[in-house]
Amino acid sequence: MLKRRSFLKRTTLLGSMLGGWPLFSTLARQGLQAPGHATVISTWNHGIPANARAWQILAAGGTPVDAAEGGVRVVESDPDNSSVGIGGRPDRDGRVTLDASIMAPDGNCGAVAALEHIENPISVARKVMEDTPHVMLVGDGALQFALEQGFTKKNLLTEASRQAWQQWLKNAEYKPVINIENHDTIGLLVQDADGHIAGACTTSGLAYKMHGRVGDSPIIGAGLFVDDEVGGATATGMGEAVIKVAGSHTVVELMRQGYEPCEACREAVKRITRKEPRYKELQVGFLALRKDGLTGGFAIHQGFNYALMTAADNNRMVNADSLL
Ligand code: SD4
Repeated sequence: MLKRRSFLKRTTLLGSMLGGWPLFSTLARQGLQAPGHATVISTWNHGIPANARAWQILAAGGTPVDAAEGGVRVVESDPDNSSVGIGGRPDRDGRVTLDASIMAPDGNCGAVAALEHIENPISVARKVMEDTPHVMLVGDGALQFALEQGFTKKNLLTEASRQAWQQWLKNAEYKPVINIENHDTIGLLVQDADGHIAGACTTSGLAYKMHGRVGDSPIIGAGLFVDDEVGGATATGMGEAVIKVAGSHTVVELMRQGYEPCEACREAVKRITRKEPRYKELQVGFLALRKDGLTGGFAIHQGFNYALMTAADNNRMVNADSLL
């Protein structure tokens, strides 16, 4: 029989091996209930039209996946938006390569990376999710799949983006680590009135990146993660930093432990700052939606904002807190 002292030692050891993680689901103890009304949140100012479209889709009886896809498609199809879909800034070779991911309440997910010539990569990602046994298709394979599915091949390099790229070429310095102004991915999270959560994330990635570079946005767990029991998270900013801490998954797991969305995003940002000595030179923002409808965001630098839409909040911009 274990003496009391050695029992205490062993349980303390077990506790420290678990790193302080609760033995029982914190969420179960908190009893988080879905709020019974819909919520849509998405990154940056272009979140306003995206949220409005997602809301319309929900109101017409669409699923959270329909709403997430439909919402971000609005931004992908806007040629004046230089960081998502058509009109997105090209890589340093002048090629527009797009990354996107989508995740459903049942945990199914799909993604495309380095996809060229297709205006709505999020819809290709959805096809990957629903019509293939895979999660991610990249490059030529993703394009081939898209064309087989009936998507139309287009030139995505608008005249404005071409001119900006040619201007950049004049003094081209390959310094992708500096990404404070250059960040406008759309990540969108939606919860329907039944409480089910889906998400979508889509981008042209870092402007003037190396050809073939893929960021966090199409990587499930990095740019996007949804667990319908807990909530969802999405990221914007320097993808390399987000990938290194599996950012969106980290945010969701922190919420599972009981962190509020804003605090979970803050902890994930702090984890980046502990790993990236040059974190002051880059921007990363996280956005989260918890099962009980609570939302929040947090970034390294000031200036990260997101669009929030509920019946009570209508559709408005919220400034996220930041570390610096
Ligand atoms: C990337 N995270 O490709 C994306 C870029 C971005 O806002 O978010 N821009 O690294």
